[in-house]
Amino acid sequence: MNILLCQPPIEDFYFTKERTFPLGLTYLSGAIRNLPVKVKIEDFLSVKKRHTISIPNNFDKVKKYYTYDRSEIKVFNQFYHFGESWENVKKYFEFNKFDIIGISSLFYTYTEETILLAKIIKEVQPNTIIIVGGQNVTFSNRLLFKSPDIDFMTSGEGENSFRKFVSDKLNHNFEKEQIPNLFYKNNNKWKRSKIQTNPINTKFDFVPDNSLLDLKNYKIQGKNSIMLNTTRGCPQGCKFCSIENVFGKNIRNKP
Ligand code: B12
Repeated sequence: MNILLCQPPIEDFYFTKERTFPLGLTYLSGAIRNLPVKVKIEDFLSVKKRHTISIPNNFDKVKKYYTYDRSEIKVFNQFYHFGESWENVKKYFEFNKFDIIGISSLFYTYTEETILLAKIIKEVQPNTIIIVGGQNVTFSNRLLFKSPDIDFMTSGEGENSFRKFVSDKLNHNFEKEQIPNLFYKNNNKWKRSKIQTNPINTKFDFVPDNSLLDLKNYKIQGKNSIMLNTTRGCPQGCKFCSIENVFGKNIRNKP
């Protein structure tokens, strides 16, 4: 079984290019490392590419404030596509076929990019299973659930649910209802598996697999860099923050 894990490009006025290490995907590949599958990580975001695109219509009301100015301290005025271009992404999937493709969606801000990536994949490899996971997958995200190209989604911490998803597919005993935190379609209606796990009951001893990454793409101030995850969860409960939903309100330390 051929599995790809990928991080989509993003489109915005600005981007912090030095912290895009796909840590979540390295944890997912670590979670299935000892299964008899071939895994690859394709990071379409961390390639040092960007090009200017027109400001999307949903900014029409605020566009008048984003006027061009030459001063050092200026508001945004250019809108960019950061990462690999959609043409190259399409070419990539024309030549590289997979059985399962996992897409990371961490940001509500970049939901459209996740949806477009799924669309491009299905156009060139319609039989490939697409599963989306990440902090942006919540039942309230109507945009994601409108996508005809996404087959499955998982909410919350992904290691255990993704491993069970892959191993049950491998062993031909795949039952949607048995996969924790899974969203699946039934007669084109989205359903949620009855097994909902609470991260606070999950020991945080997962081990990431960084061997699939091209480390030259992850430099900070020119030096090789890596991201480490030392704890998960937060008790603060800030209104704007997704952490509690995904990693729980208790802090779990890595051993
Ligand atoms: C690093 C980081 C960034 C990096 C980019 C990271 C990247 N890879 O693209 C940078 C600095 C660029 C960034 C920017 C922003 N960020 Co930020 N960022 C983070 C941060 C601190 C760490 C992400 C991470 O590595 N987590 C640890 C790994 C282990 O977890 P994970 O990636 O979520 O993966 C797990 C699950 O989500 C799931 N999973 C993930 N992907 C997949 C895929 C599949 C197939 C499956 C099954 C499961 C799965 O399983 C994984 C393992 O358990 C998180 C907070 C956090 N602690 O997570 C905020 C966070 C993701 N950022 C957030 C936001 C809002 C932003 C901004 C949009 C803020 C803004 N408005 O400007 C900006 C973007 C601005 C810009 N243009 O730069 C929010 C997103 C909330 C939301 N629901 O939309 C977060 C959650 C912070 C928060 N407090 O809420 N960010």
